[in-house]
Amino acid sequence: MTAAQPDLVIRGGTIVTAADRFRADLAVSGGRITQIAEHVAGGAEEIDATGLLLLPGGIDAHVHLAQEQGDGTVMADGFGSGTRSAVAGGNTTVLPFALQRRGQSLREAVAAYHALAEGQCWCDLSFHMIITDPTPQVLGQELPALVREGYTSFKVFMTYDDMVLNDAQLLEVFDVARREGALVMVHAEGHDAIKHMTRKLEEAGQTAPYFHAEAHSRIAEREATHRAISHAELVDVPVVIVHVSGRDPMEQIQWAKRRGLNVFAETCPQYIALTRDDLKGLNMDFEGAKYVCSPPPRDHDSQEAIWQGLRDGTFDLFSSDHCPFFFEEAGGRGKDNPRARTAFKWVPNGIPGVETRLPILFSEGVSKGRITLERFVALTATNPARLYGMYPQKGALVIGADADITLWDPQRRCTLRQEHLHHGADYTPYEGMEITGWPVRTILRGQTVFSEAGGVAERPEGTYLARGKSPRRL
Ligand code: DUC
Ligand code: ZN
Ligand code: ZN
Repeated sequence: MTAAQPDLVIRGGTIVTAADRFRADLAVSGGRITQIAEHVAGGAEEIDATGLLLLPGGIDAHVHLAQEQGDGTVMADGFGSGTRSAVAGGNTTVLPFALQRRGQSLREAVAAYHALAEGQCWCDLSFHMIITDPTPQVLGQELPALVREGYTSFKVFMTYDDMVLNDAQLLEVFDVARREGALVMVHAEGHDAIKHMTRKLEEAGQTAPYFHAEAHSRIAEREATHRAISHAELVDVPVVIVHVSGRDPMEQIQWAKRRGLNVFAETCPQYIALTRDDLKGLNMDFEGAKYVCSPPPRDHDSQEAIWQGLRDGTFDLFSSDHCPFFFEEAGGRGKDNPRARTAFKWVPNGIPGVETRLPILFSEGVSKGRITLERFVALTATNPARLYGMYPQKGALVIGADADITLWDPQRRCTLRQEHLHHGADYTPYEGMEITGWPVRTILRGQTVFSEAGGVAERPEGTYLARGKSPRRL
């Protein structure tokens, strides 16, 4: 009996996994990987990958799309432009957030984000929830039911007036997560410390974007990181400390990991490619608003600490925290709003990055010899798949897995420019950055969804994924 002809064969490339790399051909049928061998027979479609790397499609586990802002500010990306940008940057899966507004039922929030995403996505996706109103109904009924339906992770905030949970609420939410086997993502910055610093800076007339970095101090981040870890230890629940900005919170995470706690950590491109000095703009002007995110970028010492942490396992995940706003509107809804460009406290916190995440880590990390190729794959695809309950369907080039594959040219050099990107934002914080290594083709379940020659595919074919539970260890 002869085996059926594969739908697709990718020949001559180097396959990279989280553990090793090797030269092989790869065959795909029915959207799944069916063969990996030195030589496989001809496919209906053939791709020559000579000189290219075959990486598991990038999984960006921290992306904000179409997210409602309390003050009415509109995000620069919905699910359409955000996922087009994702595939152009070598990603095949994103995990955006379904945000519960205070007073809103969690189930209603999840349904609303499904309605926004339906039929709009160029890559696969799955939602984390954001819990801002842990009522008895949410904790007792909605959250347990949603976790069982495959919404197995959610984020909580330790700051922001319209999202912050107090310590009692955090503990209650952590308790439900432990009971249901869900994973909690924590935005760890101390609310009162930020408010205190903001007030003092304002009184001193220090309102330029740069002072955002002082208001959101590394001390407030360190304190909240320790508090979140202590609460998690008390309740015995695994947590992910997301968007870790530098040395101080890292020391708390290292302390927790040494004690054997189930604490995971994520960092992002802004903490290796930017520093707080970028928030100064040209001369302490409003250009600095292009770099306002929370936590803010720190200094060169923290960048060095982060590289060490990416190598030594302090960090498990490297995500974009893509949270795009229009610079044109920075600091107020619409450029005609009287609040616009008056003070850092009105600037929405977040920067775009879903398309530039992989190239920045590859270029600054792999091309410059700071991390191995295998570590790059672990941080950007395999670990997010494992931690968020999608492995081995996603995040690995193994037989039976979804054929989500990024063809990567490790030699390709380019300069990051806003005009080349596919996101909805009107700027990139990485304008002018020199990059070595670029995704030249993105394949989602066997179909090309982006190629250098053809651009982004015509139709959105992304599907929604219900996820399994997270492991307590990676
Ligand atoms: N937290 C995020 O995760 N993203 C952007 C802003 C924020 O505070
Ligand atoms: Zn956050
Ligand atoms: Zn975020």
